[in-house]
Amino acid sequence: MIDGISTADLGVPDYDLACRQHQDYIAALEACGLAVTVLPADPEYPDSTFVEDTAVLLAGVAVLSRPGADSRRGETAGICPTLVGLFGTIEVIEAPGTLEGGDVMRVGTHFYVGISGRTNRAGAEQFISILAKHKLTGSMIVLEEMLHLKSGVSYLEGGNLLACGEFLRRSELSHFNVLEIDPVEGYAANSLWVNGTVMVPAGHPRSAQAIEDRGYRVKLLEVSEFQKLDGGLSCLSLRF
Ligand code: CIR
Repeated sequence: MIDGISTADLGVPDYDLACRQHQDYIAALEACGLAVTVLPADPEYPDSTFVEDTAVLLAGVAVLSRPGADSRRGETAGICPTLVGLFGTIEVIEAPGTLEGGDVMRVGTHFYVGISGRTNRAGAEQFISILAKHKLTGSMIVLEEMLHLKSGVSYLEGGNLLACGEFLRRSELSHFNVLEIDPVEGYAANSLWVNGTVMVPAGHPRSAQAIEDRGYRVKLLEVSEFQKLDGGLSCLSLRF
């Protein structure tokens, strides 16, 4: 982990603390009613704990991504056997396309795909073609600032969308009930809805209160060591 990609300027992660935070994250998912498959650590890939970026899981089919970060490209080979075991056949994003799961936000049967430093148009077009085969739709949102689409927006179901920064002004998202995240709490824009509970990173009290005021149960989680590597709550798992 200490060699993971970071722009956060928050210092080097404490590995043991990260492991404890990861345990709490798993326990929180389980408390929300999910069964959790924990994959072994892959020491060759310091960012591989951000497993969300390696695939997008649809009902009945897994799409193996092709990470835009060179140091992460090999992570997909590690997760592929697990996905084949769970889903049978899988679809694959191919060169020159790149796509990271952090750039994909699901809203019902529609998927928003961020065009970012990690996900290019070729990757997004391949992904949207795969969606069409499964009677699902997709559209692109071009990012100007953030790492991934879900670094700045999270869909909380019920038409409610957390958003901050560049995503507050986007016409593509204007039909949602937008809960504006204060820029000083921008990291909380990556919160995670699971079965009616919203998991929110600890230390963002205004965001947590705003989410609670919308009628959600809120579960606060300490994820400081993952924030040091620019990763949020959604990045740490693949849900299906
Ligand atoms: C990276 O830069 O790729 C990792 N350090 C963080 C990835 C976070 N993943 C995500 O937002 N889905």
